[in-house]
Amino acid sequence: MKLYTSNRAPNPRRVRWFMAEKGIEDVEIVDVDLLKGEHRAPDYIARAGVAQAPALTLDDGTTVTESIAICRYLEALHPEPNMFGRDPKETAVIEMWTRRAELLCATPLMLAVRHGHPALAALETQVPEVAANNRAAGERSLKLFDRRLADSPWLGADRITIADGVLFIGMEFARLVRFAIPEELGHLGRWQAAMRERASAGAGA
Ligand SMILES: N[C@@H](CCC(=O)N[C@@H](CS)C(=O)NCC(=O)O)C(=O)O
Repeated sequence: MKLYTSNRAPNPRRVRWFMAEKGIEDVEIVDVDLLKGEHRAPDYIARAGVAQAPALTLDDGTTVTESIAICRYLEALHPEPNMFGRDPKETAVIEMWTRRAELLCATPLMLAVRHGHPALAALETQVPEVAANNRAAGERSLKLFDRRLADSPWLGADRITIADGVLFIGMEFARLVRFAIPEELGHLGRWQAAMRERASAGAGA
């Protein structure tokens, strides 16, 4: 298997984070330089179907894109430690928090960086209002996660799951535009410190 990935880019970093949490090492890492446009090369698009990273190419030639789909595939191959849920209720709750993390926080913060950081001008026609609106949307969602983390050590379950990775990496990427969790959101701050202490925090960064 080959994982086409790009250091620092948040969606590829999700997969690298997930692999680090699971101790998966039997995947060849192929670096794709997004800022040089390597993901737009015809052979890359022919393989992946989209000009995006990450992409996982299996030994039979099938290519899977979408970071969460890749993580689900890897979970099926390496079930422990479980990151997507062990029974119907747990799976649904983890999925709920994963989607909330992605849709309410990580995606808006990624758009804030994409439209707001000069380095990303290579990939995007930047619109300052898009950066500002998305940053505000991402920041508005933080109280929801802080309330959840007041009652639960981790976002999706009583152990670390994919939901934590999605929220954490979205926020880490937004440090490029000086995003920081407000001090009054102490539960979120405690959780972020715990996430940063893990060996997985540096994977793909
Ligand atoms: N929904 C996809 C998003 C993939 C994506 O947008 N990847 C970015 C890097 S974080 C990319 O390849 N961007 C290239 C471009 O916009 O030209 C996933 O979760 O994998």
